[in-house]
Order: sequence, then structure tokens, then C-alpha cells
Amino acid sequence: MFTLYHLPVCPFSRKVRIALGEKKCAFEPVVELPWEERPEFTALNPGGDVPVLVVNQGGAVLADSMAICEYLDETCPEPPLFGADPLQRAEVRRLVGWFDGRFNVEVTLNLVGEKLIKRQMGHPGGPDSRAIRIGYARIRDHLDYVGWLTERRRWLAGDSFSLADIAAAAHLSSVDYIGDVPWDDYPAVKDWYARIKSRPSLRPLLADHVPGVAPPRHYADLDF
Ligand SMILES: N[C@@H](CCC(=O)N[C@@H](CS)C(=O)NCC(=O)O)C(=O)O
Repeated sequence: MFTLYHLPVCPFSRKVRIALGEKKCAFEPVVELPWEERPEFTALNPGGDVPVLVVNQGGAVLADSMAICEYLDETCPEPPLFGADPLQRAEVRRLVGWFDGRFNVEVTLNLVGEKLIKRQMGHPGGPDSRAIRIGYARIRDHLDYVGWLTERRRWLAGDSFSLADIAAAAHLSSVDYIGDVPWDDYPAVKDWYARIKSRPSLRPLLADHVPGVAPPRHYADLDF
């Protein structure tokens, strides 16, 4: 049994929630607003960011979504999320790095960070419209790339569902919470995301509700 400190719209937290769900690992979720710097949380993770996974048996504390997912894959091997051989694992890691790096900086931070996280934080300045314009432009480049992959592969990294699909879905679902994914312009990406959305591991994310910010109706709809 685990305890997961997470922020519902944080893509890194979402990645770990989906991975725990895929591996059918029971966990107690605790919503953490990292900017509040609660002393009890800072004592667990002096780095101050979410997600943090506490392994209740033994009391180990793990931070960083990739480190957590690697730990889960080693300790709960079924189903494997990193691919069956070294080449597949390299491709899974490349794509996870792509989404957690470029997609996060170019899209998630510009859209979810500006429109939702700043509001949750009570940031005095409000959203930066220039950053939002960049996010709207960049998401189209990324959806082109995801579309290119989904037209050639069953799942993003190859034949098997992997952490690459989880990382991509974690970011896209965060952006979808604010209704900023132009799904109808990218039918192949929409088909891939519909398959992900119907997995039981996504259900808890589709039930998320950030106080004061309701998601669009299609967010939780499996036939969106
Ligand atoms: N590399 C980390 C990044 C985690 C991260 O950036 N978390 C953000 C929320 S999405 C955070 O906790 N930021 C600290 C803050 O807002 O104070 C991971 O993969 O877990």
C-alpha cells in the first residue's frame, strides 16, 4: 500500500496515478498544493514538488515521476510499462522525455500553468496572454507529431501500451481539463486518446474536479 501526494492537474502526478492504476497498486491519494510549502510535506520532500510516493511498508519516500515509475516497474513488474527489449525501452524513455520536457515547457506550462495553476495559487498577475498564444500554436505542432506516430504504430512507442502513452495522456488530459486540445482537427490522435480514456486507470482522473474550475463536458465523456 502506498500514499501518493499529488496535485490533480499536474501532469507528473497524473503520470504516476495512471501507472499505479495500470499496475493495480492500491494507494491513498492526498491532494497537495506544493506552493503552500506545508512543513509536513517539505519534511517528506525538501525539493518541494509533487508527486511524492510513500511506500508505507518500510516508509521509503520517493520523488520525481520518472524515478517513481521506474521503481514501480521494478517492484510490480506486471504489466511492464517500459517495453520488452532494450530498443523498445530506449524508445519509451525518449518519448517520456519528449512529453515531460518539450511538451511540458511549450504547451502544458503555457496553457495549464497560466490558466489554471496561477489561478489555484492565487497569483496576483493573472495569465500571461503571450504565453497562452505560444501554447495554442505549439500544441498543434505536438499533435501533428502524435498523429504521425499513431498513424504508424498501435501505441506511441510501438505495439504495446507503455509509459510513453501514459506520459502523453497525462499532459494532454491536463490540457483537456481546460478545453484547449483541438481534438477534431486531429482524428488519429483523438482515436488514440479515446482508447486511453476507456482504460480503468484513467477513470479517477476523469472524475477530478478543481475547486472553482469545472472541466468542459467532453472531458469525462468516453465518446467525446
Ligand atoms: N521532474 C518532476 C517535476 C514535478 C513538477 O514539476 N511538479 C510541479 C507541479 S506539476 C511542482 O510540484 N511544482 C512546485 C510548486 O509549484 O511549488 C517530476 O517528474 O516529478
